[in-house]
Amino acid sequence: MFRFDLQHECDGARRGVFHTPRGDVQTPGFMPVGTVGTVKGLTIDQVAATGADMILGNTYHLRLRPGHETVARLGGLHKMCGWDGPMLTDSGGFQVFSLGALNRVTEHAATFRSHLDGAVIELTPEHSIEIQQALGSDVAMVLDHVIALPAPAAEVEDALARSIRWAKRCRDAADRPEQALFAIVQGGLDPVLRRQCAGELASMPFEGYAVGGLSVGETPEEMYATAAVTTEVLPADKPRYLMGVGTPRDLIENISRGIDLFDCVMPTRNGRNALAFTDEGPLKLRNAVHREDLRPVMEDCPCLACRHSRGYLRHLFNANEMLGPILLSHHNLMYYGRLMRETRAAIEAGQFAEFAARKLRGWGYEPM
Ligand code: PRF
Ligand code: ZN
Repeated sequence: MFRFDLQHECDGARRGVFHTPRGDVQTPGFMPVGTVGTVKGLTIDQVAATGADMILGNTYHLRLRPGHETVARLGGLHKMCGWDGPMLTDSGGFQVFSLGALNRVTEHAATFRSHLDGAVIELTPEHSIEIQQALGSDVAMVLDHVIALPAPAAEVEDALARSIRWAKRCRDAADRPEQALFAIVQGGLDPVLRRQCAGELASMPFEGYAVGGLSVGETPEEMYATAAVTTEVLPADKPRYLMGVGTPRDLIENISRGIDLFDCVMPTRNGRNALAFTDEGPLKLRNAVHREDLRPVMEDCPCLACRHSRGYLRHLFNANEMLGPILLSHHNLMYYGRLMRETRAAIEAGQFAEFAARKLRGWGYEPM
């Protein structure tokens, strides 16, 4: 029920289509984040207008509120939020470590306290799959053991080995043909550990492979180098998803290292905070320079924000009006969606390197 068609390769970048029972996902592609069953600030129609094929939900948050059983009784995640295209759910691995008050990790489970009410919850690989089945996502993620970097080598190796054993337990528990399961490569910034982890996971049957444990404080150079060694080892005929990344520059640099899919809160979170992405780099709309600026954020942008002047958008943020965050969230997701469409066209045309260099220079970077 799931198949990845690799259609073109150019300058390290890949153009493909990930087929799912709820529709096709064009790659390279960006998935807007709908953590609690909503892409913050936007209606589903507004999200669809950005060109997104697949959106993301979070096991950790939905397990705590409203509860996965409630989501199931509300008809599942798709019916509940009104999105009938493909959806991916993260396993809770990363959120337990970043949000929950983590109590302890044993071979059996990660035990944590809810950030909402302090309740103690045990997340096993099997429970993560059970939650993701109740949510009814099209792509589930394995439960992984994420650690803060930098960490001693022994700790990185221990978390990596546990992540592989948990991935196997998730594979055994995930028994629904209509729900794909993606593995997650961990291993810190060590190329040897990354290759080892990717190799072991690649020998098990997953419908896709994610690169986890990045965008946690390392430099862009370290992130790109780690993505490169990992994709070298991953199977060519499965989609590769870099989790929680990133800036427009991060997307282009990682696409040139063989990554196909991304998700990140950056376009929506930054939009809520008055920062708009453009081809000349980010614009801070609270700045006084925009006070009487009649120009839109970007010429020829078809989004809801760019019908208005920068001066009006600045006013909305200064007046704490909710329309400001809504409009810039839409602009930023439109920007990411268009960037991915242009990237796909450049790969098809055999001109990815030129395209990437032009975009990067526009943002003020030299290609790496
Ligand atoms: N693991 C999981 N989800 C994630 C990550 C990870 O390593 C990241 C890394 N930045 C984002 N989301 N399960
Ligand atoms: Zn716009």
